[in-house]
Amino acid sequence: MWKEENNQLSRTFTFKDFVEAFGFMSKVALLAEKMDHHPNWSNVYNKVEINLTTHDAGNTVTDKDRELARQITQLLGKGN
Ligand code: H2B
Repeated sequence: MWKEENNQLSRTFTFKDFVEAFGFMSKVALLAEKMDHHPNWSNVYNKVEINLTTHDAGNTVTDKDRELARQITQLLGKGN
């Protein structure tokens, strides 16, 4: 589940291994570029932590973050 806290929408995704995690990141990168809205994120082996905020709006959560979160979730076919 995405959690809204500290002006960010956050979620950590866990995969089987690094290749799966990085494959996911590649898809998110293309999505982000298409939307011109980019995640703050980090990866450690099979985990990807994503924090969505809109820096153009002073680092607050906007509809752009909500929409990117929705599309990331959809990418995985996971519940929101
Ligand atoms: N991504 C995020 N997360 N927040 C922004 O405010 C933002 C962005 N602004 N991607 C976009 C790019 C802006 O910097 C460019 C110039 O459109």
